[in-house]
Amino acid sequence: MIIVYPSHHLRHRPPSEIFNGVAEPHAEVPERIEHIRDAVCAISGVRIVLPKHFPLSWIEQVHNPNYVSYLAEAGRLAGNQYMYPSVFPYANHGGVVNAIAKRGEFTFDMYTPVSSTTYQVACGSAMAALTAASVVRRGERVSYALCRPPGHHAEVSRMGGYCYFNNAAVAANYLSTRGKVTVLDIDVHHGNGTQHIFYERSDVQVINIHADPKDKFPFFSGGANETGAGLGSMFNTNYPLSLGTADVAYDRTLVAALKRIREFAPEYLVVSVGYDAHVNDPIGGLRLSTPYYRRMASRIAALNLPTVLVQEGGYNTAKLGLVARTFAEGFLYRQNKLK
Ligand code: OKP
Ligand code: ZN
Repeated sequence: MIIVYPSHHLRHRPPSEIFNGVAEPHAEVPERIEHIRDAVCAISGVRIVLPKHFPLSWIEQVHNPNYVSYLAEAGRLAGNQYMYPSVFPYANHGGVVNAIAKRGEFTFDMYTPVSSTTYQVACGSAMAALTAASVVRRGERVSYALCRPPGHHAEVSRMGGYCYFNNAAVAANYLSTRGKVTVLDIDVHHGNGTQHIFYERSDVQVINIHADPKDKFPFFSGGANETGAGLGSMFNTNYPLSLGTADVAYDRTLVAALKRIREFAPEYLVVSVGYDAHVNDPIGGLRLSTPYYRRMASRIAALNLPTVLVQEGGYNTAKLGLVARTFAEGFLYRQNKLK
């Protein structure tokens, strides 16, 4: 397994997220990825590499170029501060110039601030996903991009949910030039961004298993009735789960999701891997055990597809290393048996 580590992530340290009007410590901390990296690098046979550089067009194929250049520009305006939005777009007015208006133009929450390093670290995270995708395109069976910041909430023209560029979508779109791709999202939060980006495409299937958005972020999408539109009709599937769902019920859902993937018969699989459905996660609300992450990985590996693992969430910093190692080992163990 090739691990891709975007070292620039260390420069991304937002101090707070504004929750219900109050600044709270930011949950998406650098130590998350440091712990995951240490734990997965202890697995025998893995190799760690830094991201390679890819043309910006790979990002601009899934994100609006105006959004990409806003992020690049906003950094210059931010200086040493992290900027937060105050007003969100409520009408289709393309030409806002006011600085406060600009801060709200391309975002949907107050959890995802922008600073002078954001563009660079977000590019590094997307490049890690592209690097992981490129090694799989060249014939590796599995790679793991330790993306930070995460990506699955980022839509075509909007950041949110700690996400700036949608790393998994960038990787999936890159692989889609070689054949059909499935994105399977097992982060506890609905991957609204990935759904949005591929909603009208039939060459990229998107499957999401998550805590029911009636109770959890991102609230406004993730229902089972969202199945795609236009050409993409029936190529999007959501499996919302009740709060408290544990291993057995989750596993039944995963089996159903994997059946759908087999029916689609993709060339490549991209997995948005979040560890926040774990029972000890401080914000997730589901109750998966550590051993279940081995079983989950084993079932996904049994698809026997060239696979890019892309890191999303998981907020119990002290537990993340063990859960990540369990997942990665489960994947590798099953894959070796298939050889
Ligand atoms: C990002 B990813 C807690 C509210 C935080 C935001 C969750 C973003 C999750 N004060 N809600 O999907 O792991
Ligand atoms: Zn999450």
